[in-house]
Amino acid sequence: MSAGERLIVAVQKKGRLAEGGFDLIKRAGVKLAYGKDELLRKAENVALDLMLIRDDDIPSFVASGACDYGIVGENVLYEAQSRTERLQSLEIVLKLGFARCSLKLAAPKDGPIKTVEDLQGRSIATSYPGLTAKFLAERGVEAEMVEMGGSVEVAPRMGVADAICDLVSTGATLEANGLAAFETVLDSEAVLVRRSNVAPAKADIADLLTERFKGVIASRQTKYILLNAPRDRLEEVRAILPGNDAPTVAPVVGREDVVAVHAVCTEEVFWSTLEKLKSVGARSILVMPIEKMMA
Ligand code: PRT
Ligand code: ZN
Repeated sequence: MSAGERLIVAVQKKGRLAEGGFDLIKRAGVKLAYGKDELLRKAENVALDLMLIRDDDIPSFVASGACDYGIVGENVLYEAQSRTERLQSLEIVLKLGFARCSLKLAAPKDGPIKTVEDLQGRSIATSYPGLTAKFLAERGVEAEMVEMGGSVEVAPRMGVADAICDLVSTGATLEANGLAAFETVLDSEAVLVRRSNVAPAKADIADLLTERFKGVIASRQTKYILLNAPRDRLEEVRAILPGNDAPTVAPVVGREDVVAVHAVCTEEVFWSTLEKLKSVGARSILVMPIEKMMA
Protein backbone atom coordinates (compact mmCIF):
# COMPACT_ATOMS: atom_id res chain seq x y z
CA MET A 1 0.00 0.00 0.00
CA SER A 2 1.42 3.39 -0.91
CA ALA A 3 2.02 5.99 1.78
CA GLY A 4 -0.67 8.16 0.20
CA GLU A 5 -3.37 5.65 1.10
CA ARG A 6 -2.85 5.87 4.83
CA LEU A 7 -5.54 7.75 6.70
CA ILE A 8 -4.12 10.58 8.80
CA VAL A 9 -6.06 11.38 11.96
CA ALA A 10 -5.26 14.52 13.96
CA VAL A 11 -5.32 14.04 17.75
CA GLN A 12 -4.41 16.50 20.50
CA LYS A 13 -0.81 15.85 21.54
CA LYS A 14 -1.37 16.46 25.26
CA GLY A 15 -4.38 17.55 27.28
CA ARG A 16 -8.01 16.75 28.00
CA LEU A 17 -8.78 15.52 24.49
CA ALA A 18 -5.63 13.44 24.15
CA GLU A 19 -6.54 11.05 26.95
CA GLY A 20 -10.02 10.25 25.62
CA GLY A 21 -8.80 10.24 22.03
CA PHE A 22 -6.01 7.73 22.60
CA ASP A 23 -8.31 5.54 24.69
CA LEU A 24 -10.89 5.47 21.90
CA ILE A 25 -8.26 4.66 19.28
CA LYS A 26 -6.86 1.86 21.43
CA ARG A 27 -10.30 0.40 22.10
CA ALA A 28 -10.95 0.51 18.34
CA GLY A 29 -8.13 -2.03 18.03
CA VAL A 30 -5.55 0.32 16.54
CA LYS A 31 -2.04 -0.67 17.67
CA LEU A 32 0.44 2.18 17.59
CA ALA A 33 4.00 1.36 16.63
CA TYR A 34 6.80 2.69 18.79
CA GLY A 35 8.50 5.61 17.16
CA LYS A 36 10.60 8.65 17.95
CA ASP A 37 8.60 10.97 15.72
CA GLU A 38 6.94 13.58 17.92
CA LEU A 39 4.45 14.57 15.21
CA LEU A 40 3.40 11.33 13.53
CA ARG A 41 2.58 7.99 15.21
CA LYS A 42 2.10 5.07 12.84
CA ALA A 43 -0.37 2.28 13.45
CA GLU A 44 1.14 -1.15 12.86
CA ASN A 45 -2.02 -3.13 12.14
CA VAL A 46 -4.15 -0.70 10.05
CA ALA A 47 -3.35 1.87 7.34
CA LEU A 48 -3.60 4.79 9.68
CA ASP A 49 -1.30 7.38 11.22
CA LEU A 50 -1.97 9.81 14.03
CA MET A 51 -0.79 13.38 13.77
CA LEU A 52 -0.20 14.83 17.24
CA ILE A 53 -0.85 18.57 17.37
CA ARG A 54 -2.47 21.28 19.52
CA ASP A 55 -6.24 21.07 19.56
CA ASP A 56 -6.58 24.61 18.17
CA ASP A 57 -4.71 23.56 15.03
CA ILE A 58 -6.89 20.52 14.31
CA PRO A 59 -9.68 22.23 12.28
CA SER A 60 -7.28 23.97 9.90
CA PHE A 61 -5.00 20.93 9.56
CA VAL A 62 -7.98 18.78 8.56
CA ALA A 63 -9.46 21.41 6.21
CA SER A 64 -6.13 22.01 4.50
CA GLY A 65 -5.58 18.32 3.75
CA ALA A 66 -2.60 17.82 6.08
CA CYS A 67 -4.90 15.36 7.91
CA ASP A 68 -8.06 13.55 6.80
CA TYR A 69 -9.89 13.22 10.11
CA GLY A 70 -9.52 14.87 13.49
CA ILE A 71 -10.70 14.49 17.09
CA VAL A 72 -11.55 17.90 18.48
CA GLY A 73 -13.94 19.66 20.88
CA GLU A 74 -17.06 21.21 19.35
CA ASN A 75 -16.07 24.44 21.11
CA VAL A 76 -12.78 24.65 19.20
CA LEU A 77 -14.38 23.54 15.93
CA TYR A 78 -17.26 26.04 15.98
CA GLU A 79 -15.04 28.89 17.15
CA ALA A 80 -12.61 28.20 14.29
CA GLN A 81 -15.53 27.98 11.85
CA SER A 82 -16.93 31.28 13.10
CA ARG A 83 -13.63 32.96 12.21
CA THR A 84 -12.64 31.19 8.98
CA GLU A 85 -15.01 30.62 6.08
CA ARG A 86 -12.87 27.82 4.58
CA LEU A 87 -13.51 25.64 7.67
CA GLN A 88 -17.27 25.52 7.03
CA SER A 89 -16.66 22.49 4.82
CA LEU A 90 -15.61 20.31 7.78
CA GLU A 91 -18.14 17.60 8.58
CA ILE A 92 -18.90 16.09 11.98
CA VAL A 93 -18.92 12.32 11.53
CA LEU A 94 -19.63 11.28 15.12
CA LYS A 95 -20.08 12.71 18.58
CA LEU A 96 -17.60 10.89 20.79
CA GLY A 97 -19.11 11.28 24.27
CA PHE A 98 -16.06 12.55 26.18
CA ALA A 99 -14.45 15.93 27.08
CA ARG A 100 -17.93 17.24 27.84
CA CYS A 101 -18.06 20.87 28.94
CA SER A 102 -20.10 24.03 28.40
CA LEU A 103 -19.16 27.48 27.20
CA LYS A 104 -20.82 29.78 29.72
CA LEU A 105 -21.22 33.46 30.40
CA ALA A 106 -20.33 34.33 34.00
CA ALA A 107 -19.88 37.45 36.09
CA PRO A 108 -18.86 38.34 39.65
CA LYS A 109 -21.38 36.82 42.06
CA ASP A 110 -21.96 40.03 43.97
CA GLY A 111 -21.91 42.33 40.91
CA PRO A 112 -24.69 43.87 38.80
CA ILE A 113 -24.55 41.42 35.83
CA LYS A 114 -27.16 38.67 36.23
CA THR A 115 -28.58 38.24 32.71
CA VAL A 116 -27.50 38.43 29.08
CA GLU A 117 -29.27 41.79 28.74
CA ASP A 118 -27.12 43.19 31.58
CA LEU A 119 -24.09 42.73 29.28
CA GLN A 120 -25.19 45.60 27.04
CA GLY A 121 -22.24 48.00 26.70
CA ARG A 122 -20.01 45.85 28.95
CA SER A 123 -16.73 44.03 28.25
CA ILE A 124 -16.36 40.23 28.16
CA ALA A 125 -13.05 38.36 28.47
CA THR A 126 -12.98 35.14 26.43
CA SER A 127 -10.92 32.78 24.30
CA TYR A 128 -14.08 32.32 22.20
CA PRO A 129 -14.83 35.79 20.79
CA GLY A 130 -16.45 34.40 17.63
CA LEU A 131 -19.00 32.19 19.42
CA THR A 132 -19.63 34.77 22.15
CA ALA A 133 -20.21 37.65 19.71
CA LYS A 134 -22.54 35.49 17.58
CA PHE A 135 -24.56 34.48 20.65
CA LEU A 136 -24.89 38.07 21.83
CA ALA A 137 -25.81 39.32 18.37
CA GLU A 138 -28.66 36.76 18.26
CA ARG A 139 -29.88 38.21 21.55
CA GLY A 140 -29.53 41.79 20.31
CA VAL A 141 -26.88 42.67 22.91
CA GLU A 142 -23.74 44.68 22.08
CA ALA A 143 -20.63 44.11 24.18
CA GLU A 144 -16.88 44.47 23.76
CA MET A 145 -14.84 41.28 23.36
CA VAL A 146 -11.53 41.12 25.24
CA GLU A 147 -9.71 38.16 23.73
CA MET A 148 -7.54 36.16 26.13
CA GLY A 149 -5.46 33.03 25.54
CA GLY A 150 -5.98 31.58 29.03
CA SER A 151 -6.72 32.35 32.70
CA VAL A 152 -9.91 34.09 31.57
CA GLU A 153 -11.45 33.58 35.01
CA VAL A 154 -9.15 36.18 36.61
CA ALA A 155 -10.18 38.97 34.19
CA PRO A 156 -13.02 40.54 36.25
CA ARG A 157 -10.92 40.53 39.43
CA MET A 158 -8.03 42.20 37.59
CA GLY A 159 -10.34 44.84 36.13
CA VAL A 160 -9.68 43.59 32.58
CA ALA A 161 -13.35 42.89 31.80
CA ASP A 162 -16.79 43.01 33.44
CA ALA A 163 -17.73 39.42 32.66
CA ILE A 164 -16.28 36.27 31.06
CA CYS A 165 -17.32 33.60 28.58
CA ASP A 166 -15.36 30.44 29.30
CA LEU A 167 -15.48 26.66 29.40
CA VAL A 168 -16.92 25.09 32.53
CA SER A 169 -17.06 21.45 33.55
CA THR A 170 -17.44 21.10 37.32
CA GLY A 171 -17.78 24.86 37.96
CA ALA A 172 -15.04 24.79 40.63
CA THR A 173 -12.90 27.35 38.78
CA LEU A 174 -15.79 29.84 38.58
CA GLU A 175 -16.56 29.29 42.23
CA ALA A 176 -12.92 29.77 43.29
CA ASN A 177 -12.88 33.10 41.46
CA GLY A 178 -16.12 34.43 42.90
CA LEU A 179 -17.96 34.12 39.57
CA ALA A 180 -21.46 32.81 38.83
CA ALA A 181 -22.57 31.47 35.44
CA PHE A 182 -25.88 32.84 34.16
CA GLU A 183 -26.15 31.55 30.57
CA THR A 184 -24.89 28.65 28.42
CA VAL A 185 -23.58 29.60 24.98
CA LEU A 186 -22.71 26.05 23.87
CA ASP A 187 -22.71 22.50 25.22
CA SER A 188 -19.67 20.74 23.83
CA GLU A 189 -18.10 17.30 23.58
CA ALA A 190 -15.32 15.72 21.53
CA VAL A 191 -16.30 14.99 17.92
CA LEU A 192 -14.75 13.18 14.97
CA VAL A 193 -14.48 15.59 12.03
CA ARG A 194 -13.41 15.06 8.44
CA ARG A 195 -12.76 16.90 5.24
CA SER A 196 -15.51 16.62 2.66
CA ASN A 197 -13.03 15.36 0.04
CA VAL A 198 -11.05 12.54 1.66
CA ALA A 199 -9.32 10.51 -1.12
CA PRO A 200 -11.49 7.58 -2.30
CA ALA A 201 -8.49 5.25 -1.80
CA LYS A 202 -8.82 5.90 1.94
CA ALA A 203 -12.57 5.22 2.10
CA ASP A 204 -12.20 1.65 3.40
CA ILE A 205 -9.97 2.56 6.31
CA ALA A 206 -12.10 5.64 7.08
CA ASP A 207 -15.25 3.49 7.20
CA LEU A 208 -13.54 0.86 9.34
CA LEU A 209 -12.40 3.47 11.85
CA THR A 210 -15.84 5.13 11.99
CA GLU A 211 -17.66 1.81 12.47
CA ARG A 212 -15.25 0.73 15.19
CA PHE A 213 -15.59 4.07 16.97
CA LYS A 214 -19.39 3.65 16.83
CA GLY A 215 -19.00 0.19 18.34
CA VAL A 216 -16.79 1.47 21.16
CA ILE A 217 -19.23 4.30 21.97
CA ALA A 218 -22.23 1.97 21.88
CA SER A 219 -20.54 -0.63 24.08
CA ARG A 220 -19.68 2.04 26.67
CA GLN A 221 -23.35 2.80 27.17
CA THR A 222 -24.51 -0.77 26.84
CA LYS A 223 -24.69 -3.37 29.58
CA TYR A 224 -25.52 -7.05 29.62
CA ILE A 225 -28.01 -8.01 32.33
CA LEU A 226 -28.57 -11.51 33.64
CA LEU A 227 -31.27 -12.32 36.19
CA ASN A 228 -33.71 -14.93 37.36
CA ALA A 229 -37.38 -13.90 37.37
CA PRO A 230 -40.65 -15.51 38.45
CA ARG A 231 -42.26 -16.78 35.22
CA ASP A 232 -45.54 -15.04 36.04
CA ARG A 233 -43.85 -11.62 36.46
CA LEU A 234 -41.85 -11.70 33.23
CA GLU A 235 -43.84 -8.87 31.64
CA GLU A 236 -43.11 -6.56 34.58
CA VAL A 237 -39.39 -7.40 34.42
CA ARG A 238 -39.36 -6.70 30.67
CA ALA A 239 -40.97 -3.31 31.17
CA ILE A 240 -38.22 -2.28 33.62
CA LEU A 241 -35.21 -3.38 31.55
CA PRO A 242 -33.81 -0.12 30.11
CA GLY A 243 -33.60 0.07 26.33
CA ASN A 244 -34.45 -3.56 25.65
CA ASP A 245 -37.78 -4.97 24.61
CA ALA A 246 -36.73 -8.45 23.47
CA PRO A 247 -34.69 -10.27 26.10
CA THR A 248 -33.70 -13.92 25.79
CA VAL A 249 -35.70 -16.09 28.20
CA ALA A 250 -34.36 -19.54 29.13
CA PRO A 251 -35.54 -22.27 31.51
CA VAL A 252 -33.88 -22.77 34.91
CA VAL A 253 -33.16 -26.45 35.63
CA GLY A 254 -35.42 -27.84 38.36
CA ARG A 255 -37.49 -24.62 38.68
CA GLU A 256 -40.75 -24.56 36.72
CA ASP A 257 -41.77 -21.23 38.28
CA VAL A 258 -38.52 -19.35 37.45
CA VAL A 259 -36.89 -18.31 34.16
CA ALA A 260 -33.44 -16.89 33.36
CA VAL A 261 -33.50 -13.56 31.52
CA HIS A 262 -30.56 -12.26 29.43
CA ALA A 263 -30.78 -8.76 27.99
CA VAL A 264 -28.55 -6.24 26.26
CA CYS A 265 -29.57 -2.85 27.66
CA THR A 266 -28.77 0.20 25.58
CA GLU A 267 -29.55 2.73 28.26
CA GLU A 268 -27.84 3.37 31.54
CA VAL A 269 -28.53 0.81 34.28
CA PHE A 270 -28.87 2.59 37.62
CA TRP A 271 -29.00 1.10 41.12
CA SER A 272 -32.65 2.18 41.15
CA THR A 273 -33.25 -0.02 38.09
CA LEU A 274 -31.90 -3.02 40.00
CA GLU A 275 -34.06 -2.17 42.99
CA LYS A 276 -37.15 -2.02 40.77
CA LEU A 277 -36.25 -5.38 39.22
CA LYS A 278 -35.86 -6.86 42.69
CA SER A 279 -39.21 -5.42 43.79
CA VAL A 280 -40.99 -7.41 41.06
CA GLY A 281 -39.30 -10.64 42.12
CA ALA A 282 -36.06 -10.70 40.09
CA ARG A 283 -33.12 -12.37 41.87
CA SER A 284 -29.40 -13.05 41.20
CA ILE A 285 -29.20 -9.88 39.12
CA LEU A 286 -25.86 -9.38 37.32
CA VAL A 287 -24.91 -6.31 35.27
CA MET A 288 -21.86 -6.76 33.04
CA PRO A 289 -19.92 -4.45 30.75
CA ILE A 290 -19.81 -5.29 27.06
CA GLU A 291 -16.31 -5.27 25.62
CA LYS A 292 -17.10 -5.05 21.91
CA MET A 293 -20.22 -4.60 19.80
CA MET A 294 -20.98 -4.79 16.11
CA ALA A 295 -24.48 -4.25 14.80
O1 PRT B 1 -2.22 22.54 24.25
P1 PRT B 1 -3.57 22.53 23.64
O2 PRT B 1 -3.95 23.83 22.96
O3 PRT B 1 -3.77 21.33 22.75
O4 PRT B 1 -4.58 22.28 24.86
P2 PRT B 1 -5.56 23.30 25.61
O5 PRT B 1 -4.87 23.78 26.83
O6 PRT B 1 -6.16 24.28 24.67
O7 PRT B 1 -6.77 22.35 25.94
P3 PRT B 1 -7.19 21.41 27.15
O8 PRT B 1 -6.44 20.13 27.05
O9 PRT B 1 -7.21 22.12 28.45
O10 PRT B 1 -8.71 21.17 26.72
C1 PRT B 1 -8.99 20.59 25.50
C2 PRT B 1 -10.50 20.51 25.33
O11 PRT B 1 -11.09 19.78 26.41
C3 PRT B 1 -11.26 21.82 25.34
O12 PRT B 1 -11.19 22.53 24.12
C4 PRT B 1 -12.67 21.33 25.62
O13 PRT B 1 -13.26 20.84 24.42
C5 PRT B 1 -12.45 20.15 26.56
N1 PRT B 1 -12.74 20.43 28.00
C6 PRT B 1 -13.55 19.68 28.78
C7 PRT B 1 -12.26 21.43 28.76
C8 PRT B 1 -12.81 21.27 30.06
N2 PRT B 1 -13.60 20.16 30.03
C9 PRT B 1 -12.46 22.19 31.11
N3 PRT B 1 -12.93 22.03 32.24
N4 PRT B 1 -11.40 22.45 28.51
C10 PRT B 1 -11.08 23.31 29.50
N5 PRT B 1 -11.58 23.22 30.78
C11 PRT B 1 -11.08 24.22 31.78
C12 PRT B 1 -12.11 25.21 32.31
O14 PRT B 1 -12.21 26.32 31.45
C13 PRT B 1 -11.49 25.60 33.65
O15 PRT B 1 -10.53 26.62 33.48
O16 PRT B 1 -10.64 23.53 32.90
C14 PRT B 1 -10.76 24.33 34.07
C15 PRT B 1 -11.48 23.53 35.13
O17 PRT B 1 -12.87 23.51 34.89
P4 PRT B 1 -13.93 23.34 36.10
O18 PRT B 1 -15.24 23.90 35.64
O19 PRT B 1 -14.01 21.86 36.34
O20 PRT B 1 -13.38 24.08 37.28
ZN1 ZN C 1 -5.86 24.60 22.80
